Amino acid sequence: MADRREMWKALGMDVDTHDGLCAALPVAFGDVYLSQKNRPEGMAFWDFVVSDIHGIRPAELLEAQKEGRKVFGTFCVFVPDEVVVAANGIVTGLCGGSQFWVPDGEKVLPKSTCPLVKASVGARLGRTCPFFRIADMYVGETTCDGKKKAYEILGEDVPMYIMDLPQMKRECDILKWKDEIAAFAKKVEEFTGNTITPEKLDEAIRLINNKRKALARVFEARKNPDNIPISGTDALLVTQIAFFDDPARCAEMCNKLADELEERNRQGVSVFEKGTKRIMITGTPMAIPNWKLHHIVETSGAAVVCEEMCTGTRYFENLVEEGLPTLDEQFMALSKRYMKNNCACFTPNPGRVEDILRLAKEYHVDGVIDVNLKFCCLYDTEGYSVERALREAGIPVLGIETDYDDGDSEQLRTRIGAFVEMLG
Ligand code: BJ8
Repeated sequence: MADRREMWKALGMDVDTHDGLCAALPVAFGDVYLSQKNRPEGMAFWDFVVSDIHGIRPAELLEAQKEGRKVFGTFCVFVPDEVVVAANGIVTGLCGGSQFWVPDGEKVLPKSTCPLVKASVGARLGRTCPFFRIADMYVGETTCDGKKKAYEILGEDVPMYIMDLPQMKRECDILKWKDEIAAFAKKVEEFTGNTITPEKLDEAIRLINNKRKALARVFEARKNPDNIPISGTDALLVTQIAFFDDPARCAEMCNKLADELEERNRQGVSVFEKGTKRIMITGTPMAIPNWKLHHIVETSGAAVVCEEMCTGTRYFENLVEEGLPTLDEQFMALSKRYMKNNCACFTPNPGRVEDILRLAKEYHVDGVIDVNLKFCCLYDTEGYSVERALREAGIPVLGIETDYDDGDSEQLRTRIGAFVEMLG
């Protein structure tokens, strides 16, 4: 750990406070992950990544910076990684998923801000996360009010670029997002000093598509109605790390894991007993290390088989068209793909309800838990139509609201336990 401390100090981190996180994370990981039985062997890679989560990847990013590459930190699946990669830049996710960072966020934000935003701001201002120190530029987006205002505060401390995401999905909005992507590409070119050519962008599109396809294979294996080859808790970790990892390595490791899961399905090797109830979780994203809900569900007699969220299907569904000859056509293809994401920030947003009903069928779910991060008005409000549609389709649903604090864990366990029992 000694060499990591030097690296963190050089990044200007508050190393003593950060030690608190370093001490707590292995305990939480041990309780949630290493206590699971019969995990796929391929998960050893992700266990290894988490065992040095603030060391391995940050060290790689610093090496890349020495070679002159720029690192872009993002907070939303709408920011097109392809554009950054085409300019030889690197993308890293920056969403905070730990209560550890929330108090520092609350020093500058209202308490009534969602924990994801508070933790993200706290991680930067408290200087307790290397990824937030390393990113040369942050890229925000106009999705929810909490993020928009938080970006103004972050922008006082770090170079910040904001993409203006349309809030509707008309033809003109798709064109507008295409223009936003083109403007972002210009900014990325300026910032990196590298030109984005159609060849480079096509290469980047294929790279990110490959990562999506590999993640999709892992999820495909979870659709088997007779076998559950991986826990939802493990699958969530795979998606969470995908936001930080090198995209080619992510695809390679996910493909290896998918091979193993497919074999497990053939052999009937399941993580859970036959007849375990299959749950889909929908709603707000779960940034690492937010494993709270999956852990509660999977230690309450049920299994999570799908996540309809940005740390789930919304991250990898839909591919960008490949092989287009001009930047203009490529920006349009990117816009079309990204605008298929049904985040609750859009109005109206019927596509999300359609996705949820489709996924419930594809993953053979017995029930749905619609989760909302406290103070996320968008997903909270949309929960009304989501839950109504599920009830009308005869799919049991439980709506819950929570945050990163463990204070409500027992109450959640009671409610989720009763829900699972009700599923019979
Ligand atoms: S595309 S879900 S990643 S915006 S939970 S910060 S919405 S108050 S994270 Fe999101 Fe992009 Fe949409 Fe996905 Fe605001 Fe809600 Fe907090 Fe949220």
